[in-house]
Amino acid sequence: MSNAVPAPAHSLDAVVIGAGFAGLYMLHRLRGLGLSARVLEAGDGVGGTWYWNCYPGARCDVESMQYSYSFDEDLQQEWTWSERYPSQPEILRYINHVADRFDLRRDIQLQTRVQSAVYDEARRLWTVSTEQGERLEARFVISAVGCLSAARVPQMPGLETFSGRWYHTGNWPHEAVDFSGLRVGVIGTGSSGIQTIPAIARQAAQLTVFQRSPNFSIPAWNGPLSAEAQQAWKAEYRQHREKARTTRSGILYEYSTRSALSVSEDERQAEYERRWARGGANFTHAFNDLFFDARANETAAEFVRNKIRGIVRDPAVAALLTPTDHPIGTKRICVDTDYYATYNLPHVKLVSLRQDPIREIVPQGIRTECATHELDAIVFATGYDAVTGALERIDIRGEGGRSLAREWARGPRTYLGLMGAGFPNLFTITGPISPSVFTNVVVSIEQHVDWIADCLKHMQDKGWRHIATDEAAVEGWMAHAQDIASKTLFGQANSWYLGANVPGKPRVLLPYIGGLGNYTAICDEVAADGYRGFQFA
Ligand code: NA7
Repeated sequence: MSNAVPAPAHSLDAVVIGAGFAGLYMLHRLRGLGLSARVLEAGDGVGGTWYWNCYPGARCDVESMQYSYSFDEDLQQEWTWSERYPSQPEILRYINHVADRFDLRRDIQLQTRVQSAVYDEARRLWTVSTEQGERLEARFVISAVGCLSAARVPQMPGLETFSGRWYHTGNWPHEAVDFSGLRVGVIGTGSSGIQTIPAIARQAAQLTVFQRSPNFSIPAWNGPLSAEAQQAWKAEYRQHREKARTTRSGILYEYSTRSALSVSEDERQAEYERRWARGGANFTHAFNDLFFDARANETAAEFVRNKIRGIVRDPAVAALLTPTDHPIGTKRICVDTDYYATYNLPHVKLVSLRQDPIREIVPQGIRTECATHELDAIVFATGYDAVTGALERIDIRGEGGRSLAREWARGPRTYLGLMGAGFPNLFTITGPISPSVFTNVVVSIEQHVDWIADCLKHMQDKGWRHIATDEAAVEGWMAHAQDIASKTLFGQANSWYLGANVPGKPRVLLPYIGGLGNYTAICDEVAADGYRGFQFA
């Protein structure tokens, strides 16, 4: 930001960008290798996504016993979770506990937003500059910026004229927000909207939901986690974790091996009922072809549509809430508490933007084509520039001054989601075209961090200081990823997985859909084969 003469650079082995789950564990592993490292974090506290997303009702859709680090046996045995699905405050307490327990804070610099990272080929060093005017030099830059951290407020004319307060779920204020007695509008019905709508409805005098596309949601049936259940899980924690790592999503769901079309209608309905009663995203694994076969998928989609019709009393509202424009699961499946039933409350109103689009924000609220909706507060639950957004907001310059954002203008290109060609010594944890958001992200983070740390150890042992990948390796990986993606139904939804929620973003399936277990095997094989596709110096 400053035009003044830059301060002399600090020199480190590694700079890690972001102090969420990924950044904290990466720091821990770097220290274990005896490397000097600093984590730069834009927020006032650690936690990353779980620091920013403190909106009412925020909760993880992966169960508590699985959504946590596995790298330390004492940590996983000693920490206790209170509910089946962890709430945002509880996850944030856990992350803070980890930061203290492993003495991580002394190498974490908060309130520091990275502005640029520039590679000097001659010196084989990265210079990282921050918005606060600091410069750091490091051999390695490791991105731990997160996949869902670049919040998006859509362009809506007149927002600056609004006389009330407005919020984005992904950038929520840390001081208490009280909606009691207020008329609140929520825009967006993805996971965040579906979580916050029932919570806001409990407080607000009046709630108006502005829905562009209806979404499929499965009940969480959240509740207290008993000491016995927790103890039973902990008794076999190690085995559970090992097994989870071999699965498609890093989560111990019941993965069916049967086609939905191979069983009778009665059997299919019974299986969907059983999964619905159990709750959560386990539902989409009821049969093994739901993501691959449109006819199979339709049986699951129709089951959920019927549930919506059964819960929502007003048939007109139920029809608006019923998704028909994408196969179930090809947009991130939502997991809710009382979402559809919230529309039975007399003070909750649904506006379908497909029928009545937003024209502008006016001082008194939101003006749609047909009406002016008077509001005291607006909540944007409008999502993120997912997977690539946070990285592209940093001015990253690799070999020959090439810009990462420009290189990725037609879609990100990486080898294993770990590195791009022309950007040596820059690792991306849960980077584009790695399993990331298709998985329990903590499991994916640990896999990436461990792989990177092992690679750095290998380099230490060999006395190498430079690692790069090349266009051939990237091309091979991209072709493989696209080949698998083309065999699924994911291309049929306008989802953030494909960048479809950001105007102008290229349509590329951003996470790798080949499954975490397979992906891990490929990464291990690459390492065992002398880090095939990487070059060292
Ligand atoms: P999502 O899943 O991207 O949902 C965003 C919602 O906002 C979705 O319903 C969008 O409708 C809607 N949206 C986005 N832009 C607009 C505009 N311009 N006008 C009206 N409505 C809009 O984000 P979330 O934060 O809910 O969830 C992200 C992930 O975080 C989630 O999947 C979990 O993994 C955690 P659309 O469907 O695009 O028509």
